[in-house]
Amino acid sequence: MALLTPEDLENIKKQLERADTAVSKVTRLNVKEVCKDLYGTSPHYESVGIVPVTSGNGIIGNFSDSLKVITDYFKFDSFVTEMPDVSGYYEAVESGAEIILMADDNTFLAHNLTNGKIGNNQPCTGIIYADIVSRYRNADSKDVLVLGLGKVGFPGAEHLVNKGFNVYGCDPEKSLMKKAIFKLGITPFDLKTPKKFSMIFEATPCADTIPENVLAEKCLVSTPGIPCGLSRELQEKYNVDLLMEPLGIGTASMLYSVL
Ligand code: NAI
Ligand code: PYL
Ligand code: MG
Repeated sequence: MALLTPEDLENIKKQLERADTAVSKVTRLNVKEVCKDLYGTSPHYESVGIVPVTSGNGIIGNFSDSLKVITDYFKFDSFVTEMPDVSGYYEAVESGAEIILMADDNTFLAHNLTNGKIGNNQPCTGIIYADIVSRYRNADSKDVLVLGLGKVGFPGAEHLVNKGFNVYGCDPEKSLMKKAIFKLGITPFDLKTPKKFSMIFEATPCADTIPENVLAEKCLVSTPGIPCGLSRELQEKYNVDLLMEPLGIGTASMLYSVL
């Protein structure tokens, strides 16, 4: 998995507020309302224990503190444990946490200890960014382009197929393309094809993945991918509504999924 850096998470509250405003503009619902509609749940100040994890590449500066800001924003009652790892887990449970949030280099999870539900950040992120696409109020058709069919992109593409959208997908990884074609029935798309989309969901770890020929004027690009797949130049030239935020929206989706 592409790992966040402390710089990605600078001013997370501002980034989240801006993203929430962008979601409201493109869907007429804010992130809380999208999550409520997706999962049929709402938080009631559940206690969330955020446990720093040192394994692999170790602690990411700003990560746990950003989760504290994000959980506060969505009206959970959260705290970061003083100890990391197993000791931190023990501390969180002993301190009354109902939900545990923790991440190593491969998995970022939310585990609700009161009902046993567990959520994984990658599918939950894919699903909410795709769901926001599916609600785009300026959409000109049911055609959606999905770039990247990995651990975030595939569940997002599946969500769009399940909601009745015509999903066009591309990923240089042949096995992932095959899986998406045979399991989801998506249409394989060559990025050189001169077809314009009013909705694009991008989930790659690469920059500038979105070529000019697929961009319709005033389209929506919804991307959790870091760095951004859309250049600033193309965003301005095509007046694109861009939704991109490094951690908060996917975390909200994951938390609502375990309530
Ligand atoms: P992954 O490695 O499982 O999948 C990425 C896929 O993108 C790969 O299959 C790769 O072949 C494909 N790809 C690369 N270049 C491409 C191109 N030019 N066109 C089409 N496909 C291309 O990674 P994962 O876990 O799905 O994560 C995707 C991105 O989302 C990463 O940048 C990750 O850091 C980010 N992410 C962001 C979150 C958020 O809350 N904003 C949460 C979780 C992940
Ligand atoms: C959760 C994200 C979204 C994008 N990439 C994923 C990532 O960076 N994962 C690693 C998270 C590691 C956290 C570290 C800590 O500070 O506790 N173990
Ligand atoms: Mg990207």
